[in-house]
Amino acid sequence: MSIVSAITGLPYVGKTTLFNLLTGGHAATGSFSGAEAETNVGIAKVPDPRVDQLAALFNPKKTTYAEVLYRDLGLAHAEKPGQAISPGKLGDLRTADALVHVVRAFRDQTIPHVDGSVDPVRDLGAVDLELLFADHGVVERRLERLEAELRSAKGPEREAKEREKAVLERARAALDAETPLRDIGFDADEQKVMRGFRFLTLMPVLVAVNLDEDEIAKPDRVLAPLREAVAAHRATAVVPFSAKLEAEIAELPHDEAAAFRSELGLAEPALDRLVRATYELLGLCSFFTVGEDEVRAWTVACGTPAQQAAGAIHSDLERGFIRAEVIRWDELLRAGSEANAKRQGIVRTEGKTYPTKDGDVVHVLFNV
Ligand SMILES: Nc1nc2c(ncn2[C@@H]2O[C@H](COP(=O)(O)OP(=O)(O)O)[C@@H](O)[C@H]2O)c(=O)[nH]1
Ligand SMILES: [Mg+2]
Repeated sequence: MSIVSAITGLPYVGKTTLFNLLTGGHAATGSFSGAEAETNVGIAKVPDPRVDQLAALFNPKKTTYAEVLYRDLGLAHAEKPGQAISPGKLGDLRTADALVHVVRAFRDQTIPHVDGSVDPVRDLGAVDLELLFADHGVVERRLERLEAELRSAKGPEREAKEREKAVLERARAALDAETPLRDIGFDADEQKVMRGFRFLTLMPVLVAVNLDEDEIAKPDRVLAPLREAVAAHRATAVVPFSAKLEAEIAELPHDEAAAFRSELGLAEPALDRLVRATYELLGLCSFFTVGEDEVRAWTVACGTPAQQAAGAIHSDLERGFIRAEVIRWDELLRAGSEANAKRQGIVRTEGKTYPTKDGDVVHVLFNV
């Protein structure tokens, strides 16, 4: 399973700068690039010190990190809501798993703001409104069609359409009140109806706040009003970063970069935090496979039954699943080798339904 994150937000807030940092890309940035019309696509490795430590123990031929696919999907500047997202971008947004909404808090006078002043809370609201608007249009169009279809539908088909109508009317009421759909508690059946529409306001949102470098050590002045603005929303997290600072640090040799970070009081690269926050929002866990050939991280929804999780590695492993040998990554490190861990009796045998946990090292026994 590979996660798709869509980076979005107003023009010139640092989306493409962030995209390049995350993916090691070189997409054009700045006001004169004309690049906002295009979607940049790239892959970020999910930084994971656990993988690094397991790789140090096994010294494998290959080390493979989990990956997140990023799409850089800028909104256009629009006078009225409903005009900022082009139809092509709408499709690319809808098929993502999560949104990274970049808001500008840096004050650099040389980079004009499309609305004339720097106001992150206002911008957050403006983009949210745009997303609400897009979903509202989808609901309205579907309800209109349903009305027509209901005139002739009979029996179970009619019942299904009536149910769909009821769910969509609830959704419309929420959107009318400017409430994102992820804040509405839909039950399992309703969720099934909703899923097919790929509503934008149903997606988890990471608000990535692009701060001035000198505010990164004390971000509360900027973050407090943003946190307040999102407090009522589910599946929303606020993560600060400084695109300019991260770009500078990215140019430094590894040990200098680390020294510079700790001088600034930054425990870890902002980009690591961003990717981790995405995993948390989506309820994703990493498990590992280890060996002399490869140490590798795999991504599944936390709690995925072991048999299904094995399918992330290969469909044969799911089909022919017998059992899994499981040990937590840090226990394996402490034991020093798989053989030691087995001798100490700390490798567990788990069956098909074992809920996979973050940090499990898994060896699947199978037969096809
Ligand atoms: N001062 C400052 N400039 C930034 C920062 N992030 C991006 N920029 C600049 O703002 C301009 C727009 O950035 P870009 O990444 O192209 O924004 P996008 O339109 O959202 O993709 C570029 O000239 C960047 O160099 C930042 O944190 N601080
Ligand atoms: Mg851009």
